[in-house]
Amino acid sequence: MAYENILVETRGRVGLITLNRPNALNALCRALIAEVSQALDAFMADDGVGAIVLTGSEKAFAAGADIKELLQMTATEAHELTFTEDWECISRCNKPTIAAVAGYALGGGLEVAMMCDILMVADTAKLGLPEITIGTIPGGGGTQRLTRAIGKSKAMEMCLTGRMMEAEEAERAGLACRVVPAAALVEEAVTLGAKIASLSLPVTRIAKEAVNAAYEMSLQSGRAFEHRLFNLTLATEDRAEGMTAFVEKRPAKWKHR
Ligand code: DAK
Repeated sequence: MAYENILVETRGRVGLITLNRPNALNALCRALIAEVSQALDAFMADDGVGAIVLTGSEKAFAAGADIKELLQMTATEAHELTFTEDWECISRCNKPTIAAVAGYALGGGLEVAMMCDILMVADTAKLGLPEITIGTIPGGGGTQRLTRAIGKSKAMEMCLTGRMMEAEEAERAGLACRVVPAAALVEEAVTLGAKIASLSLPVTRIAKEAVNAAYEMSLQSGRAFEHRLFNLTLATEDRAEGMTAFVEKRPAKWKHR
């Protein structure tokens, strides 16, 4: 598949998507989002891929949706199902995803990063939802995901002023899992992806589903859902292999079944 706005490669069992619109700080035009959606579909269909890393450049993960495109967009076009659906491609992904963020992750850029399961930041990262400064509000889930990640007061401050958060603060606030030196960001993210992908794919999928349910359900419903997912792991061949390998004091040989 030939892409114009992204670079796609695999490193072992890790799929790597690099946003690549350097002249526009990786602004997320519709064509770019559609390409990310296609690349994710291909990785989801590929049994050789167990985790996916999404990254940008040193200067910007992504500086938001493309404002020049948004300027021309009518309410009807924005309401089109395909527009919303393409933007949801990352949260729809059924394999573990890691956003590796250096430089700016603003507006839709931060929203895309927050759709990933894990957000790792370089020490150069600047994260924010500056839509208010251009006369609009986040439209890709930013007000909801940021508030759940860092709480109402900080999220409200950022949405109402457009203030950017630096890497250390993002880690302290629980938005990012870890801060790493910018030069090591992609390597660290791929190493983390490789660790995840070295485990049983169906079980990492189930674990992802269980954690994500915490965003959608009450504690009691979430507990019940987790219990059923736990029971589901008991039906996998990999669960039998993992526990047998432990008892036999040898490494597990996952079949991803
Ligand atoms: N869109 C288009 N072009 C952008 C851009 C953007 N978001 N951000 C930067 N660029 C372009 C600049 O126009 C410039 O291009 P030229 O003028 O050279 O052609 C080039 O990238 C370099 O940018 P700067 O010259 O501005 O670079 P600086 O280092 O001076 O400043 C900056 C970097 C990141 C602080 C600045 O570029 C900036 O403030 N950018 C805009 C940030 C922003 O406001 N982002 C939020 C956009 S609104 C939805 C889903 C999502 C969304 C909405 C709905 N649905 C599913 C319904 C999301 C909305 C948004 O993200």
